[in-house]
Amino acid sequence: MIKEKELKEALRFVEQCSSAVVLGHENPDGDAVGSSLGLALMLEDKGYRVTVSFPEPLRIPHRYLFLPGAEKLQTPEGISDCEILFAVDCANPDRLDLFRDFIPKCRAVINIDHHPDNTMFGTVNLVDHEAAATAEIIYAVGPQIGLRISKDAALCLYTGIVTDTGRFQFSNTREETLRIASEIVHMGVDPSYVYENVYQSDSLEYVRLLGKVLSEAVFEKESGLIYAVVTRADLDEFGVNMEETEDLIDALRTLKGHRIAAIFKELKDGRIRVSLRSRNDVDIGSVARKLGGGGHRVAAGYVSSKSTIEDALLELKGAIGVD
Ligand SMILES: [Mn+2]
Repeated sequence: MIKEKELKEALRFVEQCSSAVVLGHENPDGDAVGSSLGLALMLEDKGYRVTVSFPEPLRIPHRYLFLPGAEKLQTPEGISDCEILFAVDCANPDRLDLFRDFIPKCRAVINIDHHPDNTMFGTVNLVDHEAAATAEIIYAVGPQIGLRISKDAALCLYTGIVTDTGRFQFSNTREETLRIASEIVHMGVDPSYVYENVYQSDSLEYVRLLGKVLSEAVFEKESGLIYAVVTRADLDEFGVNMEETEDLIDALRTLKGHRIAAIFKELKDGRIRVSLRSRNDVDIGSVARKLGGGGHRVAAGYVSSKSTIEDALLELKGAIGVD
């Protein structure tokens, strides 16, 4: 629940200022992109000068580039000042990378997020752990902090909600989520338009890579862990960018009887990023936090401290208590 006092504070800052930077987290997902663009459009409608940015390297998954305002996305370079910094879908300032140094220069940091481990780093914290997506919070609080929601902004927010709820199927989907989605559809946003752009936009190269990765997935029946690996060599062989593999983990989750799904991805710098998903009875967020990452109860991730996939797998098994 967001406190009345926080909403009043946010409203006061929004009314007093006229320029803002809207910032999402590194490796942006649909909620980070949709929330940032939606909020940016709402601020522009109010006459704000707005910059939307993400920490370097700025790699927005292709499937989100259809969103209104996507052409506004820019790298942090050249952004030197603003009155309000809106941090969107970021649990802590570390996820803002370079922008940490920027924070003291702003009049206010408005922290809008739904991660359970949010550190409340804002001047104002509009944080609601119950919300399925940050986009859901922006939709709900927008009018209360003096911002109007246009159809274009609603389309961005809808995309954030659809992607963070796995198309309204994950356990974070609540009555409020569907109510908001239905209001957005009432405003004229077409769910199938979002579906086509977000979920029917894979390249043939990716579809083939998916086939390879799935054919080599390992399922350990005892523990219910299913895992797969995406190496640099795979990406090179198939001609795929890592950003395109964001939803690959969902393909593992269709397996009957699994409890935890994990994907090990070899990053450009050689480190290994691990994405985790779980059934509701396993708190995978706390596993990720133990290993230096973060996330939600059923969707989380971290960058492994190990340098090989084998060691990273052992590290993960140790943390979830499986051998
Ligand atoms: Mn989110």
